[in-house]
Amino acid sequence: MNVSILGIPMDLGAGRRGVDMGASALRNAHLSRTLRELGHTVHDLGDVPVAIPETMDKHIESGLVFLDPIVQACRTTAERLAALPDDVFPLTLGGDHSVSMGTVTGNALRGNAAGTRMGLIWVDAHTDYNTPSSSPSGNIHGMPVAHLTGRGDPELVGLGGGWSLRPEDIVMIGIRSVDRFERDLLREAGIKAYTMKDVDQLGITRIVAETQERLSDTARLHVSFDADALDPSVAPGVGTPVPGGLTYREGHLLMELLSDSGRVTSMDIVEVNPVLDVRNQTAEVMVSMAASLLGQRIL
Ligand code: EXY
Ligand code: MN
Ligand code: MN
Ligand code: MN
Repeated sequence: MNVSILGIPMDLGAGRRGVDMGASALRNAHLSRTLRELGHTVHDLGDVPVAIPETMDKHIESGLVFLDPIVQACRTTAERLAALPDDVFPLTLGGDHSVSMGTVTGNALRGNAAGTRMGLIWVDAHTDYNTPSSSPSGNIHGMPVAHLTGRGDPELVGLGGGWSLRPEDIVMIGIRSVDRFERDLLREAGIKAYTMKDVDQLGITRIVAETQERLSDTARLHVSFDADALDPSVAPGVGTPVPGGLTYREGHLLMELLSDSGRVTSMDIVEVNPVLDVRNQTAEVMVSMAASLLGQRIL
């Protein structure tokens, strides 16, 4: 496969600094080399330009922290991805999870299938379904999925130029932290979310089978993998850790089974925070997750 790596070194959407260095930490953990060793052709396209928080006032516009520079970075990201040819597998590196408003939009509008239904598999401890009015923090990384489905700030919703994701084309896995009003919005939208209780009860194998069935009407799948979906003992370098997450093997099995489906055409790795990490462990684990999604097997 032709894999194109694109970094979005942004922490403007997060409550703490440091995830802007995530893309760099993932490269440092031998991402390109690992994927080349699997037989892929890898091109690193470098980084999308992102404003540096210290150069700006921490402006809050209608409940949203750093709205303008986030819109700009997401727009550039979406344009870069939409311009890539069909046979490329874009692997985008955050950055905080607000980058996914750019990555999901860009991938949905890319190539021959542009604008057709794309399934989104959201691997995260959080549902990231707050709107500007439901958000307890104003941090945009808690809001990308709501905006991708057309609710929230008009500029962020408008990134797709009229395109938006259908709630029934989204499946979330690993969930264990949802805010009060966010829960109501999620239910109202009818988004399928597998909590950690579901992971415990059903197991990853059944969850993936159900997910495939549910997303069978979509033309392709995008995986957005937030490092905090993994248990903090596996991935300590994240800004919003929540206990009781996916084990190392659950994360890998999820990637292996999605890879077996042959339907995944793009991936994000987000929320890796090297400032809070232990000897780059989290970046290394996330590189191994990408390798599993891109075909690495034990035997
Ligand atoms: N739900 C909380 C908020 O909206 O502020 C926390 C969101 C954390 C988002 C993380 C990275 O996935
Ligand atoms: Mn910040
Ligand atoms: Mn997230
Ligand atoms: Mn999260």
